Amino acid sequence: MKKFRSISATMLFLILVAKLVTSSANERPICTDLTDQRYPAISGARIVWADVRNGNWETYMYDLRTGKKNRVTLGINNQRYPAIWGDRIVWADVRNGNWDIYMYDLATGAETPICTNPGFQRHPAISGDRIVWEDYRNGNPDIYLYDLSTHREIPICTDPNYQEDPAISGDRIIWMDFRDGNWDIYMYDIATGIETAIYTDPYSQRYPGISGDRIVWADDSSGTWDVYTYELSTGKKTQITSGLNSQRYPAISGDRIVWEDYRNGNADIYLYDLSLTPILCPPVPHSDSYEY
Ligand SMILES: [Ca+2]
Ligand SMILES: [Ca+2]
Ligand SMILES: [Ca+2]
Ligand SMILES: [Ca+2]
Repeated sequence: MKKFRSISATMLFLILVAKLVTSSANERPICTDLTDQRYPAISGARIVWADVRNGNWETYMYDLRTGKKNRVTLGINNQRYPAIWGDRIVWADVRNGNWDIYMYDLATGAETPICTNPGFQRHPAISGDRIVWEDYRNGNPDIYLYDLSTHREIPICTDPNYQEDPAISGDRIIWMDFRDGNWDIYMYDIATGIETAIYTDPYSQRYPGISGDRIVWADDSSGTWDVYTYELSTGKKTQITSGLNSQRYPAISGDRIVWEDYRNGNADIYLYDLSLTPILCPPVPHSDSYEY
């Protein structure tokens, strides 16, 4: 009996420690409005996402330095999948009757069409002068790039299978690829012209983001969608979130990761800071409902 009490006391202590640990400051909500906030992206202290609070998808931005949140794009058309680099925001827009890629400069207020091909262009990403997106002009999703400095558009991957949701950091372009029968992460290096399979286990790796040597993606290997980091130089994979509800669409800038989170019953935006001691986020059970 005495031994049992001592084990119970140890367990209670461990539970208390676990509670303290999981309430660490690694993770925090950025926007938990009751409508859906989706497809976040981050550049330095600026976080953008698509927000449906006004009845159509618009781009919102939160600045970690000022704590200010504001709507960036206006209009009645659906604007989804925003991405940001410095003052430049890119997104996919249906104003012309099919998905196109547009750019907005926060410093000048100028809006520029980037690709208005009659096919679907979605899921853009930006790094410096380079903008990449997923393009359906060839009858299946491929990866295309536009360079703002040369005004040239070039195909990056036109494999006949599905290549979707690219991300870019410097010379590195990554995307999710279905050519092996499940979603994997592939990379193209602009400097070398070489395409590489980065991560190809039998589970789904989707919605990748990249910042320098670090890649993030959502992975269903735990049974639900969780966010993982992967270091290109070491091949080390680390689980960031856990729980029965979904964390998807991660993006990364330096030590900061943002994602779309369903723990509160609708899509919210959360932030995780890797510069603090990495700790697995607490599981929060909840049901999900979302479209791709
Ligand atoms: Ca189009
Ligand atoms: Ca393809
Ligand atoms: Ca896979
Ligand atoms: Ca929400």
